Amino acid sequence: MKPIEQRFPRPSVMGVVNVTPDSFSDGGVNFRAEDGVASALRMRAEGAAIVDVGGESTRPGSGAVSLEEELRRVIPVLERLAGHLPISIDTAKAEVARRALSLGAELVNDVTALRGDPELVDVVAESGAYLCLMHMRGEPRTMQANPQYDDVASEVAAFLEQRLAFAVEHGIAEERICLDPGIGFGKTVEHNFELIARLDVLLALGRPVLVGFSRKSSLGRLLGDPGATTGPLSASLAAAVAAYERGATILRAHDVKEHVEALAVAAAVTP
Ligand code: 7PJ
Repeated sequence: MKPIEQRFPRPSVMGVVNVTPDSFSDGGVNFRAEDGVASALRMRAEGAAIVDVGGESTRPGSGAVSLEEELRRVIPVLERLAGHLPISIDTAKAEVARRALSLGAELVNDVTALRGDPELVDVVAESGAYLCLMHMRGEPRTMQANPQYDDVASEVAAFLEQRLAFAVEHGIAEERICLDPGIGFGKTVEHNFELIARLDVLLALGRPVLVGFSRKSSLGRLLGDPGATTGPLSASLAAAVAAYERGATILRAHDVKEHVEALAVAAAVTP
């Protein structure tokens, strides 16, 4: 087993395939299994290091999806992709992760950082999969209601340090884990940009950092639309490059080709 930063060297792009009717950015586009499969294969051809497949929308205000429905959404896609490209499973449910890992997924992306399903930590530990631990304040249904921090960077880092310790105590090798500030998950526009500006606080934990700023509403709001629910590609690319230059390793993005191209330039001018 390679350490995660060798398997996914800086910068690596993680493509996003939401097999959901309602995700904020690509809701419905990949809801049919064949569309999800085609998107994932296209992203791989465009240079994604890994593709993140998820069946539960975590956009602000969204509710939970049953286990049966989540399996019904993602398993047909994973079955068809098995062996064709590196897969990440975006889930908080142990059973979904178990099935995805048995179909060859190599990374578990859990936006609850192992707080959602008490069995998930053992599934990851026993499988030897890579793991992304993400910071979220609150839960998707309510997280954007007036989030407050005294010092967002150190509070997010303290949370992730604690979740990292929890994962390691339960048998997941530290070298398999990356950390994610959770852009948009219980944060204001200012919080989200401060987290990138001060990414060094997160990097000080010694783990590779994953950042997902692609299309998020804070980008549209920064550009002057207070009611924006998404952000444009141009702003997504700038955010990804900025995060990379501040030390991020994996950039999670919907527009894979453009992110791969922008990051290739950013990497070429890195001293
Ligand atoms: C993130 C995520 C993120 C990680 C979503 C979307 C919105 N997982 N899942 N990090 N955002 N690890 O599909 O872009 O920022 S849901």
